[in-house]
Amino acid sequence: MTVVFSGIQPSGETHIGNYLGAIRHWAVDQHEHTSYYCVVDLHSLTTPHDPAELRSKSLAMATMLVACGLDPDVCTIFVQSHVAEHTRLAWLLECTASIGELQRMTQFKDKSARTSGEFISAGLLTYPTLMTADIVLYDTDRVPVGEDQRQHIELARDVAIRFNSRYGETFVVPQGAIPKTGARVMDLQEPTNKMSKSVDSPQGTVMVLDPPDVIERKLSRAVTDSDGEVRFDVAAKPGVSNLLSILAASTGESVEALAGRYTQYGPLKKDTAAALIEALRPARERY
Ligand code: ATP
Ligand code: LTN
Repeated sequence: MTVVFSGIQPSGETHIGNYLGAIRHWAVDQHEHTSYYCVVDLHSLTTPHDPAELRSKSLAMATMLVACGLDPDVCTIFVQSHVAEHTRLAWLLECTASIGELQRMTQFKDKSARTSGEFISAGLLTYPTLMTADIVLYDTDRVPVGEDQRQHIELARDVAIRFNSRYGETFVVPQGAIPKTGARVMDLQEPTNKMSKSVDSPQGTVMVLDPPDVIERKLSRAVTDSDGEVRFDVAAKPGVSNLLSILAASTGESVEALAGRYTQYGPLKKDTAAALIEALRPARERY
C-alpha cells in the first residue's frame, strides 16, 4: 500500500497555486492511497507571526482542506504540533543534514534575502529537516507538492538515505509527485515570481475564496506583454504562459492545444477567469 504525505502552512490565505499545484491532487490521492495531510503550523514559526492568530489560521486551513474535498473519513487530516514525534525526529535529522546543503536551499536564500536586515531565525535554515521528519515518520512513498518543493524533497531523500546508511535501514526513501500543469502558478502582476502566501501582492494573487467578480477583475488586469501573440514560452512570455497554465490546469487540457485556440489576450483572460471560477466553485461553496 502506497503511503501519501503532504503539508501546507497555515500562514496566509489559500491561493490558486496551493489548490492547482497541490491540494486538488491530494483529494484524488486520498481515494487511492493511505493519505496523511498535515497543517504544518510549526513551519510557520520560522517567520514572524502572532501565536493566537496562527492557532485560528490552523483551524481555518483545516476547514479549507475539507472544503477542497479532503474527507476526514477517508484520509487523515491533522495539525503538526499535535504530534510531538515530528519535532523529536527533526533533531535526529538536523544532525544528519549538513549546514552546507541547508544553505543551498533556494527557499532559504529567497526568504532570508526578503527579510534581510531583520531577524532571520535558525529555523528558517533548518526547516527542511523538520519537513523531512514530517515525511519519513509515516513511511511515506509519495509526496504530492508544487514545483517549489522539488529541492526540499531531494534533500529529504538524501537525508533519509544517509540516515539509513549510517544507522541501518530505518526510513522509506520518499518520492515527490509534481503535477504536469499547475505546479508553478505565477503572480499575475509579477509573472516571473511564484504566487505565494507570504508575499504581499493582492492583485497578483487569486484566492480560492475570491468571489467570481474579483477573479474576473484580477485576471483581466493580469500582466502580459506587448507582442500580441498567444504562445507558451515561459522565458519570453511569462504572463501569457502563466494564463495558459492556469487555463490548462483548470480544464485538464494541454497548454499547447489551448495556445492554438487564441489569437488575442482578451479572450484568453476571459476564458481563464471563467474556467477558474468553475474549478473553484465547489471549494468556495463548501467553505
Ligand atoms: P509561502 O509563501 O509561505 O512559502 P506558499 O504559498 O508557498 O507559502 P505553502 O504552504 O508553502 O504555500 O505550500 C503548500 C503547497 O502548495 C506546496 O505543495 C507548494 O508546493 C504548493 N504551492 C505553493 N505555491 C504554489 C504555486 N505558486 N504554484 C503551485 N504550487 C504551489
Ligand atoms: N515545506 C512545505 C510544507 C511542508 C510539506 C511537508 C510538504 C512541510 N512539511 C511535508 C510536503 C511534505 C512548503 O513550504 N510548501
